Amino acid sequence: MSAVSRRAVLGASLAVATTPVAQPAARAATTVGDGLRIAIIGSGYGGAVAARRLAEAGHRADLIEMGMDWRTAEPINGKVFTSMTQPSARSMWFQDRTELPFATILGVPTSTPIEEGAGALGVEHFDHMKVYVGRGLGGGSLVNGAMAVTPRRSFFEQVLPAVDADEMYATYFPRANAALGVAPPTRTMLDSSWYQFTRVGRDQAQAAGYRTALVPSVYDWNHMAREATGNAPRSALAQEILYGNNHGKQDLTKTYLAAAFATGRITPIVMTEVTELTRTAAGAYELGLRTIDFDGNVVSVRRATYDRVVLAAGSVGTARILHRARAHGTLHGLSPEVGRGWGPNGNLMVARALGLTATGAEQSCMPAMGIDAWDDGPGSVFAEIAPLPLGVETFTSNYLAVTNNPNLGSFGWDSARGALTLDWDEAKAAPGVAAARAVMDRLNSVHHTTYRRDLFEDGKVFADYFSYHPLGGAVLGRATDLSGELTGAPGLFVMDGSLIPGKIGVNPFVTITALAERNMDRLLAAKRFG
Ligand code: FAE
Repeated sequence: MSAVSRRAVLGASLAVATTPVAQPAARAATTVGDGLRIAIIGSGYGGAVAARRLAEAGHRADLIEMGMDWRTAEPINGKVFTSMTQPSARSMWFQDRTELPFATILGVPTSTPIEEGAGALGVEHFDHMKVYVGRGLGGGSLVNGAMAVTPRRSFFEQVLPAVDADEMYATYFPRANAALGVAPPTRTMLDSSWYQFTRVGRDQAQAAGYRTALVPSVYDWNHMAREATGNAPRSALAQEILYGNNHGKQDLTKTYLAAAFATGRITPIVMTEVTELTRTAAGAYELGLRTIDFDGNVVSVRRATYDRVVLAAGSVGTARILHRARAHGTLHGLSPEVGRGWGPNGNLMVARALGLTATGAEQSCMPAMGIDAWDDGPGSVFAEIAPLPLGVETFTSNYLAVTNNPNLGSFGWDSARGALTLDWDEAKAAPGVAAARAVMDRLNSVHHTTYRRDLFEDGKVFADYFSYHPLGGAVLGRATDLSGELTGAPGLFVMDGSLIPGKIGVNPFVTITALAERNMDRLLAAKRFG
């Protein structure tokens, strides 16, 4: 593509990226307390909760996000985000090819060439694990499946025993669900042709003796119904999900972040990566900040100092900041627990070929139900019935399983490459695979069906090499105190999925949000932000 046509395609993305960004140190810091300067790094669930609650308590803060502010991007042919079938530079974070969870279909690779740019879906590549992440204001909420599930209490108590579960289930889960706009799927949609794949998955599971559960969502079900009848522009019904949704989804920019920005106290600093973190002699934190444009050209490199820093860069992003600082000797005294307790939430993807049982040519991209084979034991599986939205009948039941894998990995730092490492491999994934296999074998045996072997890398039946749900690395009460303040680093807080040790039994964003709500309440009450 020529430079001119590329510019035309990217349109206002370039205009956005070249607009001068707010300079963090240049303005008065706070409106309450003792004038502390506060930075929040990352604008996903943890960062959005921190921003909103700090602002509502009267504090000012800079919200530093390495990805785009897609709210201000110019639509191209009426669309800001791209569908899975028409990817562009806006789809993936600096990759020259798309990289979908379905690596092949009928053995044919799905990856297609794209221009590199600051797109919405990122992949963090480790030796035996690919972690999918959202990039941009709103973090994972931009690209995720919107499934908003509260974990079963007994499992939550196992995973985070030091957290008061009464308080979580009486106050913080309800608060998170309300603020995120969570709602159960409607009968209208469940009964429609768009959810035939769900009804088939449910019926087959129940016939094999499994319970099923409705999966609530932050996708607006009434909007989806209007999409179906042609009364609203299509998004979930038009193969939009992994690269962002143009309509219908209540991502964080429409919920927590909208509330935070409405106060006028939160300054978003986008396209800006925190590259270094140094604890100063005075006990403040100096951040290295690198701002890029949509094409990746460096617009500025600078430093800014804050009295309080909230790390909310996601499990991998927060680990990278902490490990680099520790390796470079700019942050001393952290607990050896930093980097430990990582897991992929036992994520596995698997698909069954159903013979002549049709699952529907048209499928909504938003899942609505799961197989609940969970008893808190090692064989527990929660398998969301996922779409395979190819626009043709595939006779396939597809699942993203969450398992109770006991294994944990840890992050490390490779000084030679200057890169974050993760010790995760096939052997660590194996207990989760065994649990999911038991459920899927039973389904196949009852229904005389088979596994699809043509969808994942290396012909794998169970895709155990990628995760949508990275958790851990700075576990609450181990690397941090019980409110998320890092041991050995006063004034430095963790507020994202890093706090949860490796798994939570369901899709994690409701738990990340509720835990952040709890921690912010505690930190504000303790006047840790002044
Ligand atoms: P996250 O949302 O990842 O936000 C971190 C933010 O920090 C991102 O915006 C980064 O760009 C930014 N960042 C990282 N490093 C830096 C840096 N150095 N400087 C500045 N900014 C930085 O963190 N979960 C569910 O519960 N239900 C689902 O249906 C679901 N589906 C998913 C589907 C996909 C494809 C993906 C990728 C994830 C899905 N998840 C789902 C997981 C969920 O989105 C994820 O757990 C949360 O987004 C994690 O929230 P955090 O606050 O930890």
